[in-house]
Amino acid sequence: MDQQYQPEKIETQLQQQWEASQHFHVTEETNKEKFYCLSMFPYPSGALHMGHVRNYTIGDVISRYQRMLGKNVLQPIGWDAFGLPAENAAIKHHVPPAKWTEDNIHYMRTQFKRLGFSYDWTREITTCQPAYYRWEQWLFIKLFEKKLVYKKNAIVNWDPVDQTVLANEQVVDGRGWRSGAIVERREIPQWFIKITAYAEELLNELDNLPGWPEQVKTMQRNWIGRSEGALIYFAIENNLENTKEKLSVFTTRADTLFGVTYLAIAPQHPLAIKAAKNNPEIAKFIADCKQIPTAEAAIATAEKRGIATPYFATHPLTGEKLPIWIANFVLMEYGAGAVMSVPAHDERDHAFAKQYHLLIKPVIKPINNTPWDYDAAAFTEDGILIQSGEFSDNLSADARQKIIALIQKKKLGERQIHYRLRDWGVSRQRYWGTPIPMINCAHCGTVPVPEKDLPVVLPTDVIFTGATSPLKTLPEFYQTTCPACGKIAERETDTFDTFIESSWYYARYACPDQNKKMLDDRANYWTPVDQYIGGIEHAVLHLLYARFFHKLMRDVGLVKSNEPFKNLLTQGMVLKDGSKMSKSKGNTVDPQPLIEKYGADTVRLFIMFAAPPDQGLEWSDAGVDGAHRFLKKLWVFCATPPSPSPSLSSLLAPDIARRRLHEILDQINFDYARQQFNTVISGAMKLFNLIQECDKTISQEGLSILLRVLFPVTPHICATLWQALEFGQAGQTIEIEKAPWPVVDKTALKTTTQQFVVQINGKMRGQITAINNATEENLRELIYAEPSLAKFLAGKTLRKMIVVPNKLVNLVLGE
Ligand code: ANZ
Ligand code: ZN
Repeated sequence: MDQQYQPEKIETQLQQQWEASQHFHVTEETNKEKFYCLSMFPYPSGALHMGHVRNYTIGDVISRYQRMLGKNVLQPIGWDAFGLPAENAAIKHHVPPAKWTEDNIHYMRTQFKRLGFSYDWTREITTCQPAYYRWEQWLFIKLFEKKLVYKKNAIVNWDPVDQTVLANEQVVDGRGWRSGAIVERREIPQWFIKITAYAEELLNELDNLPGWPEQVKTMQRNWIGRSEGALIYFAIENNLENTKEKLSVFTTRADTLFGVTYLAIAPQHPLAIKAAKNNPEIAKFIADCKQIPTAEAAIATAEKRGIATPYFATHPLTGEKLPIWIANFVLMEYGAGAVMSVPAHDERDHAFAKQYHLLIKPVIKPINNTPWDYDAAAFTEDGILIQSGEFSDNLSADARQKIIALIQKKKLGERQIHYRLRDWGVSRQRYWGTPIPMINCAHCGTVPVPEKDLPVVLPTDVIFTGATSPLKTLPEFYQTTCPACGKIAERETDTFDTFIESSWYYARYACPDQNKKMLDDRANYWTPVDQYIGGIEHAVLHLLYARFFHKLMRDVGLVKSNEPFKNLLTQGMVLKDGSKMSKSKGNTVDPQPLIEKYGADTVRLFIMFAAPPDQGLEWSDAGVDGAHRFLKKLWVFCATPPSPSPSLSSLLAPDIARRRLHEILDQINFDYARQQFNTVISGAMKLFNLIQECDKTISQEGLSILLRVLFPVTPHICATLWQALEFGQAGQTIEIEKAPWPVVDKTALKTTTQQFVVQINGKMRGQITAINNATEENLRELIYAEPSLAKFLAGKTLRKMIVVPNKLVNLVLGE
């Protein structure tokens, strides 16, 4: 055994062995409990950053720990390989996206291997390969047949100079990132998947995910945004055309119905468009509204603007005549695209009413009679109804039910539940993605590509001349014949949102070699994922889409479970000087030179020790150095034969040493179970200190425990030391991974004696052993009876005695 700790040497040696024997390959063993551990797969951006290192180290620690508990552990890895950066690199460096992606994967794979992650490399998935994406094309067609996908017009960012659609990230301050041209909004036909059909299940099933952080579940609940309310119909008076029309509005506050003083409709509402027909002022207003972004957040902060239409509506209960306005804050996509405005009880309506001098009529008063000036501000809480006919004096909550019931009875509206969640628009006008498997025929309309013709392969040998997707200019790609009528037709040249690839990869890892179907029964063995690990930034989109896809796959008969991820750990960010590491801030730390200098174990140890996994981790060079020193000391301790026994009185009494050993182990096991790995490591450090203070037998027991509990974090050094010290021998050495996880010896915890360090006037002079709960009297007797202490006590008077329970007695002596 080398006297020096040489991480590079021991780590690469082990890694080569793992590689050669496909050490972490697993199959579906039925006699063992399975454990599927997955860290969110990376986008192959070029090289690993610290956030990656943290994410994947956490996953590896959990995997190795679960393996040692005797479970059949699957830990796979792959590449989320489609996406915009590859296109940007292609334009900048004149290298095809496929080549750029491949090179990055190659480098990052080497980095993963050098970090010693225990992946089953036989299952590696790369989403830009036809063998993978063909199955999402297949599923998309199944969903088309089930009427769960549809095409409709939607707005995109259009760059008039580059003549191309831009992704949101490519619009900088309202201008195209390359051309600098002012971006326009254009409507083009796009594909949508009906996630709204699953809104209710996606919401309700959150209650069955106790292993998810509350915060993530709350974010998803808000995103889905269930609102209980009613659709209320208002008759439109149109004396000009003498037609009877109705205008529906969605409200969650039916209790405020008597306070409606005007109606507001979205600029895209059919009635608004009708009003614009022979009114240039209204037409101009609607056109101006197109300038502001559609994002909800932008609308919320934009100035409230509106214009009156020539139409009026009739109040369904009072018969009052109400003006109809067009307002820029009403969203066409939500509810009915129209609102009954109650300025006394809604802030936006109030601001709007003040601005355009519309009536404000209070109909709810505060329960506790707090004075309130309705002209100055809206009162938006529930309260008691006033000026509301037969409903006056009711509480808001009761009035809502009663008013909806009446409206429903009179057929003037209906109870309704609305979701904020919109259908998922999956068309991207980009090249580097999965081709949408549809064909547009002038005679038959949209026709799906027949199953036998899948996959629709993305050509990879392309040159980017500008920003336009090469698919749109490659006749070899888009020219085809219609599968229905055989005439010349054109393929869809849009590609899928890359969130589709990441919505089902976790299931494909179970059967990556299956080329007859999307998933086979192995997916039912491995899924749901027992532990999923990733960043909080994926709390909503990725995690919601993956939950949705799992249900879609369930409903076409591919999986049996309802949810994809049983437990979720959202790891905290890696910070430097208190802020997130990022290229734009120039405060990143590259893991590669650290791995080269200190070895993988040091980097893994530091990153797991510096903070609990779900919290922010402050980068510290000194911390890395400290982690390295600890491993070096551990190595040297194991490599050096123990020096002839140190003065016996400095050693811990054996039963006490064992009790401490097992107390620490108890805590470590507890911390492993609750995934608090930083305190697992401080426990291991305590063990190491203890080992150096006890006799050979207990020190050996301690070391064998220490190596095993530290193994998931720093596998290379622990495996090597374990082997060198020939632990686990019963005729033959067993590998550390196969050694049983250390269990706490309950009898050791019951030791009846305690050990105390004895200080005299602040100086350590020896030790005594006392029974549990010894009194001060007992301790004093023991100290005065201890021969090795006699010389320090002789002729002095005891002034004071300070006892630190279970640890220390300090005697203050005087002349
Ligand atoms: C009358 C009312 C009175 C409202 C009141 C609120 C307070 P959530 O909870 O998010 O579902 N609304 C309805 N459709 C809208 C649209 N397309 N664009 C903008 N706002 C819309 O919000 C429901 C409330 O948002 C509805 O209840 C409606 O205003 C408004 F004191 O109706 B309320
Ligand atoms: Zn046709």
